[in-house]
Amino acid sequence: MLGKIIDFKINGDDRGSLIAIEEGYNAPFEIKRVYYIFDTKLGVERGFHAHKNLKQIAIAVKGSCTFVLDDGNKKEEVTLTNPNQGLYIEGLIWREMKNFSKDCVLMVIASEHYDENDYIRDYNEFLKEVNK
Ligand code: T46
Repeated sequence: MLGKIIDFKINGDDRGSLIAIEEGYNAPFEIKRVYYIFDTKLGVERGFHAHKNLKQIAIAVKGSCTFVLDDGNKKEEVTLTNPNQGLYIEGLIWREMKNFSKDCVLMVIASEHYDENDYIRDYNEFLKEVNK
């Protein structure tokens, strides 16, 4: 698999559910940033880039969306539908996101601060990096 699914433990009781994500416990990297994507318009596709160094865990905390992951040789699709599952992506992986439900809130936990220089936004450049 190009991405790894992490199953988070739900701390549930008669009031509802709570999930905790902790560095070194269920997040396999130092957490430096959290961002979330919401109100994605119908039919919009996002992503279309790879990262040089970044490690991330993506969680559809509400609603659903699909990741297309591509290592330059093969592609796989992972649909996130459950707030207790995270998609862990590391290494040189081209990613696209699609099929956002209207209510989707996609939370992403990242190993580095935001750095535009870490992005590869050109697919041919990505293939060159893969084949280096
Ligand atoms: C990724 C996928 C899953 C910031 O200012 N700080 C940030 O931390 C991020 C992530 C973005 N931005 C700015 C940069 C752009 O002007 O927010 C705008 C939208 O970012 P972008 O077009 O890169 O968003 P997506 O949805 O295509 O990709 C994002 C992440 O950037 C990326 O790392 O893996 O979600």
